Order: sequence, then structure tokens, then C-alpha cells
Amino acid sequence: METQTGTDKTRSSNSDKHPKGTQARILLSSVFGPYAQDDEFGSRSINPMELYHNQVTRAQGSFSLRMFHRSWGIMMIQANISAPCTVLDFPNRDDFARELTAHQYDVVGISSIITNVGKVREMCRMIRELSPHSVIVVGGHVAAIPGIETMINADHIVRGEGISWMRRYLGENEGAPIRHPAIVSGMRTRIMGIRLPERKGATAATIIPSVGCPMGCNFCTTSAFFGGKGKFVNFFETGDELFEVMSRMEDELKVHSFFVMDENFLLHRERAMRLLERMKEAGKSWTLSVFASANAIRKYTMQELVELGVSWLWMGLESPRAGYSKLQGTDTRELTRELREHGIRVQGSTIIGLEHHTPDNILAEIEHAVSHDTDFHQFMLYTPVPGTPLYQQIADEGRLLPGVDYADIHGQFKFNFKHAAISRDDSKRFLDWAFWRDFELNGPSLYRISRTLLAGWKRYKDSPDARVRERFAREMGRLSGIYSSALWAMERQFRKVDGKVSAQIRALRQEFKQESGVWSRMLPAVLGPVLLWTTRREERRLARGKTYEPPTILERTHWVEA
Ligand code: B12
Ligand code: SF4
Repeated sequence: METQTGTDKTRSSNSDKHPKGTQARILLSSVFGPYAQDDEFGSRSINPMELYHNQVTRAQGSFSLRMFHRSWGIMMIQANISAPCTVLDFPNRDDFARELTAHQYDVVGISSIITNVGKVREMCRMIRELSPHSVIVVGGHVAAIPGIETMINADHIVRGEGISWMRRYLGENEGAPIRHPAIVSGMRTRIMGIRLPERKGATAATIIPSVGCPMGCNFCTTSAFFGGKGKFVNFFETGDELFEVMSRMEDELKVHSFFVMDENFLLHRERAMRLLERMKEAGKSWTLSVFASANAIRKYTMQELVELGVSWLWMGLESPRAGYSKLQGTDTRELTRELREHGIRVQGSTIIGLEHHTPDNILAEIEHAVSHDTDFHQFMLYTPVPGTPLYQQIADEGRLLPGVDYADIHGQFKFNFKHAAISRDDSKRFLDWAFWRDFELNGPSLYRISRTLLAGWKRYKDSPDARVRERFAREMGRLSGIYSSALWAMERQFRKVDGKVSAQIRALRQEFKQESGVWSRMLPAVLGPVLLWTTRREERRLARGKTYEPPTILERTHWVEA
């Protein structure tokens, strides 16, 4: 691990240790729900605890991909300490209160991002009342708020990497190798009104090779939080280490597929290429979902990416005129097209409200963004977030808007700063327009990912590389009948949104038919009408205001009842 580690903003110095050391009982909790509602603690209906529905597919109605992700930061900390530890994920206030009083916790750690600071304040209050002897430790991005020490009643506020901080606090070896917990990447997945069955091995495992990103884009909070430009923290330095972890996950979780949670995985080429070597030696036909910047992707040939198993790529498109170094010299539309032709699903990410945007040019920029025809497209407002260079700059220029609640600073609502040409209310209009335009023009993401899968299958079904062949055959075999059925329903449901897209969906369905086996060819006749019915039922539910919440999860390690 590199040395950039968590620093403590409050009373103690870094040499402080808990007197009970590894005998201390630890509770680590995420902030409390429910989340998808408006309340005084900072929940917002526009800010649900869902990745896709929050910031990617939110305009796609019943076609929106709904799923939840665990709080990986506290899971990582739990797996790397030897003290008795409970992780409480997505509690409501009653769950949290019950856990505080049911056991004598020496340390209560809360993990939060900035938007949820109101919940952290309330949880600190509850701990002081219900478990007054507990030491309160707060970590995660919330720690970047200027003056946080005066906003919440905590004993330690930890900025940056938390595993090493917690190990140090408990008197453990902070430089010991990282133990990666077994993490199923998503849960309670829902689309077109049905919840997908959760079979062991069906969902990817999350792997977290590092935190932070050395590119240091001015708005980027993850980069800034772990040291900024040129800095990051590696949990697994080499391709060999990564291969070992992934092999262990493959055994434990019975997966072939990995969601690699690293802000810029492909930037570390040596590590990725060594991983590929090991995969080839061991004949591993793995599937990888990764985040990478355009300049990092360009370091690889398409063949290398395909051999590495990259099947889903999250790439920042931001804006062609923004001048970010990661985009220099790259035609992102061409790159996206090429990736998709090789069966790699692309999730683009575009910023709305950059400094050069005006009411006159922003619609053209949105058109440019949606013309990438990515499989998924995230749109986010340009947002100065505490802790970033952008925040400092906007603050110095006196352009931060006073009185904006932290709960509303998440990039999906309205500007939190004075923009030269776009008003606060218009920022939301343009953002909403971008989501809607992408959906209207390119259709449901589920259709787009089916199209990319089919392109990859056609290209690689006869690949001389058995690992590559196996990967596409696995996905096609498992999904072609399901995708065809979904396309059957989508085609009908989308007629009322856009006839042209509906016709495209139909054409794709015909292609699937040609490429599928007998069973998959027959399935749409049965499953298609069912999916159409569940889709329409879901539309009605959503219109009535239905929202989804993650389940509460409690996990104990090294636990002996007191
Ligand atoms: C997974 C994820 C989610 C999941 C949340 C799952 C959950 N259970 O909370 C989903 C998809 C639901 C989500 C939603 C949102 N997210 Co989010 N999310 C992430 C993502 C991609 C990964 C987080 C992660 O696990 N990282 C890996 C772990 C190991 O790192 P970590 O969490 O930072 O934890 C380390 C340290 O922070 C620290 N630490 C963390 N907790 C604690 C606790 C203690 C006690 C201690 C000592 C230390 C400590 O130690 C850990 C190990 O080093 C990050 C981006 C990223 N790359 O980190 C964004 C990120 C955290 N999300 C962000 C945002 C803004 C949001 C949203 C507001 C959506 C949006 N509009 O973008 C919503 C909020 C939803 C809500 N109502 O709360 C921002 C936070 C910005 C900020 N400065 O606060 C991030 C950084 C993305 C970004 N670059 O903008 N998110
Ligand atoms: S390349 Fe992406 S992850 Fe890295 S600093 Fe820029 S925005 Fe952040």
C-alpha cells in the first residue's frame, strides 16, 4: 500500500490508540434510511440509494435498471481488523438504536458522503444518548466538508483511507496485506417490473484494487479525497496479487464476472497486463466491468481489452471543449463505436453546466453527448464539491451560492454555484432534458446492451481464443432468450414513445432470433407478454410514486457474545 493514508481532523493525534486495542467492540454503520423520500435529515426523493436509477437511467421509467450496492468502505475495514466487529448496512433509525443498546460498543464508526451529513449529525446525537461511553469515528467523503468538526459531535473524523487508520487506532499492523472481503456487487436487481432471482454466482463480485485517481480532474472528489493529482492508494499493487484475489472470489462466490471498483483501472497498464498473462496461463474466461479514462483506454488494443474480458466500461466523456487531459487527442464517438463493435458496453458520463456552457450552446453539446449512443449515459451537473480544487477556486471567486443545503449538493438537482450564463433553475431543466433526450433518441439501455452483446457474439463466437469464445457463449447462452423476450415487450411498449426506436428494437429481435438456439427462439412467445404486463404494471406503480429501498443487513466478525 502507498503511504497516503487517513488523517484525523479532530481531538487526537495519529498516535492515539483505543485502550482496549483489538479487544474493543466496533460497530460500523452506513447512514440510515429510508433514502428515496424528502425528509429533515437530508433524504431526497431525487437521490435514492440506487446507482442507475439515481444518475443513469432515471428517465427510463419501467426500463430503468434498479439495484442496490453495499457500503464497500466499511466492509473493507471490517475485513481488515481483528477486533469483534459488526457492520450494519442501510439501517433505519430504529435498527440503529436497537443495535446501539443491544451491545456495548466501544467504538461506533459511521460512513457517509457529503450529502448525508444531516444523518451523521443525528446518528452522533443518538450514540451520545444511547451509548454514551462509545467513541465516535466518522469517515468517508463527508470528512471533506470544511468545518465538519463543528457540525457533528464526533471524536474522530477521518479523511482519506480508513483501513490503515482503523488498524493504527486498534494497535494493529497498518501495513499488513489487505484482505479483500467477498462482495456480491449488486442486489435486488429489478427491471421491467420484475425482480431478478438472486442465484449464487449470477451477480458479479466487486473487487477494489485501489482508491483515488492520479489524473486529478478539478471537480473529482474521489481523486481529491485520496491525495489529488499524482496520488492514489493501491490495495493490490500487482497483477499477481489481483489474480490471487479474483481466483479466491471465483471460488467463494462461484463467479466468473467482476465489477472492478477502481476509478481508473486501465491506467495501471503493467498491473492489467500481468493480470491478463495470469488469466491466459490459467485459462480464465473472466468478465470485467471497469472504469477508465479515454487516454487510459487508448493504451490498449481492442484485442487486449477483449482478451482481458472487459465487457463494460465507464468512461468520462465530460465535454469535448472542456480541455481535460484524459480526453486529449481522442475522438470519443469513434472510440465508443469501436468498443461497442467489440462487444464492450460503454457507459458514458457527461457534465452539464461546464463554465463554457451557455443557453445557446448547451443543447448542441447534449446532442453531441447523446450521439455517442452509449449503452448507458450518466449526466451530472458541474458541481464544486468540498475538498476539490474546483470548490476552492469557486469559493475564492465568491461564486458559491449561500444557503444551499449539503443534502442538495449531489449533481442531480440544481447548481450550488453562480454560473456565468446559466441560472440555477435552468441547470435542472438542461439536466432533465439530457436524460430524456438520450432515452428518446437511443431507447432503453436494456435494448442497447443487448445490441452490444450481439455485436460481440457475432464477432467472437468463432474466436481462436477459447477463453474469449467461452465468455461470449456463456452470456449469449444464458441471456439470448431473456433478451429476446425483453425486446419483444420493449418493442411494443416503446411504440408510444418513438416509433423509429421501436422498429430498431424489432430488427434487433429478429437478429437475436437468427443467432439463438431453439429454446431461446421460442421463449419470447411465452415470456414476452408476461414482461409487457409487468412493465405496464410497473409504469402504473411508478406513476403512483412507488420507490425502492435497500434491505437492512447486519454482519458480525470475530464476534463472541459478551
Ligand atoms: C458505490 C457508490 C455508491 C453507491 C452507494 C452504496 C452505499 N452503500 O452507500 C450508490 C450507487 C447507491 C451511490 C449513490 C450515491 N453516490 Co456514490 N459512490 C459510490 C462509489 C462508486 C464507490 C464507493 C466505494 O465503495 N468506494 C470504495 C471504498 C473502499 O472507498 P470509500 O467508500 O471511499 O471508503 C474508504 C474511505 O472513504 C474510508 N471510509 C469510508 N467509510 C468510513 C468509515 C469510517 C468509520 C472510517 C474510519 C473510514 C471510512 O475508508 C475506506 C477505505 O479506505 C463512489 C466513487 C468511488 N470510487 O469511491 C461514489 C461516491 C462515493 N458517490 C458519490 C455521490 C455524490 C453519490 C450520490 C449523491 C449520487 C450522485 N448524485 O452521484 C448518491 C447518494 C445516495 C444516497 N442517498 O446516499 C460521491 C461522493 C461525493 C462526496 N464528496 O460526498 C462519490 C465519491 C462519487 C463521485 N466521485 O462523485 N454511490
Ligand atoms: S479521470 Fe475520472 S476518476 Fe480520474 S480524476 Fe478525472 S474524473 Fe476523477
